[in-house]
Amino acid sequence: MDCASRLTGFAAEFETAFEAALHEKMENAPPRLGEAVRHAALAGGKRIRPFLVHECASLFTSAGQDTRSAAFAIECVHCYSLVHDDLPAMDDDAMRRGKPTVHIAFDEATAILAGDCLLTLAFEYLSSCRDTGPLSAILARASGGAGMVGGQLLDLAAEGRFGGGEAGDTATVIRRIQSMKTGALITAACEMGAITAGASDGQRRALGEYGSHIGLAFQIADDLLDAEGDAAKLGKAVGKDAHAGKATFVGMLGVEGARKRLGETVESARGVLGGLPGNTAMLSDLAGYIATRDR
Ligand code: GRG
Repeated sequence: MDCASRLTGFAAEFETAFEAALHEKMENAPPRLGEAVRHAALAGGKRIRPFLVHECASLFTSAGQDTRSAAFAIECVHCYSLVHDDLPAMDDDAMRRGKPTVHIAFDEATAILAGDCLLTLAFEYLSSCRDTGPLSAILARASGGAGMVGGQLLDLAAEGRFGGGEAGDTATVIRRIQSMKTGALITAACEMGAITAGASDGQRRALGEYGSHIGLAFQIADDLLDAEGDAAKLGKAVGKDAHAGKATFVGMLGVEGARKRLGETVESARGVLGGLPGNTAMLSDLAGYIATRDR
């Protein structure tokens, strides 16, 4: 089965399980908050991060409850980040995953709280895992000030909104923003999958390295889609990066240069897989899929 079909099948199964898992945790929350969380988390996402958790774990063993919990956790953090990223104070977007963003469908305060709720839920899912300590530490580091949240601040600073941006040449700044804002969570997904399947430290590190390459590929592809993609397929606005003066790979390298770098990055990701056990063909295909995706 090719990667796109496997991801589609995984996403459908994940949707059902995630819906039930969210229902259980939100049962005693105010209904409006539950609805906003469902709006943010269900329907429309590609589910690449939970798929990575699942596929990395599958190299070693068949997925168990800890792998499922880690997959829920990483998608919760990702969905929270999208809700907050779309807020007027950040990217101010009205459409996400083909639907109105949470602050449009509800209101800003509810969107902020739904994001907060998803972030805390992530750690609740991890709390019942056997390796709760390492899993929580990896996810917290990847999501926090030295990871996604820090990367988001640097990204906004690079638009010239406020001070506190990175010093250095453009290439270094763009690479650092990418590795924090997008790469850290993708790397964490791979490492968390490895941990839930009992992989050795060396195997976890190798999958983390694979994750950091595909995280870079993911961002370059995202920049290309913003420059050239189809808003209807993507379910969100395009052309916003150049308009906002964002620091992007396309802005730095041009479309052709970004495509070349994307191809090299996919090859680097594939290069790491040789040292791993099990059938790595799906991870190799996934690197290619991430680079050529149209949504
Ligand atoms: C607000 C703390 C905070 C962080 C925001 C998510 C994010 C960090 C910024 C979004 C801007 C952006 C387009 C980043 C590029 C990478 C990215 C996260 C794209 C969206 O992920 P997909 O394509 O989305 O996996 P789906 O909807 O498929 O889950």
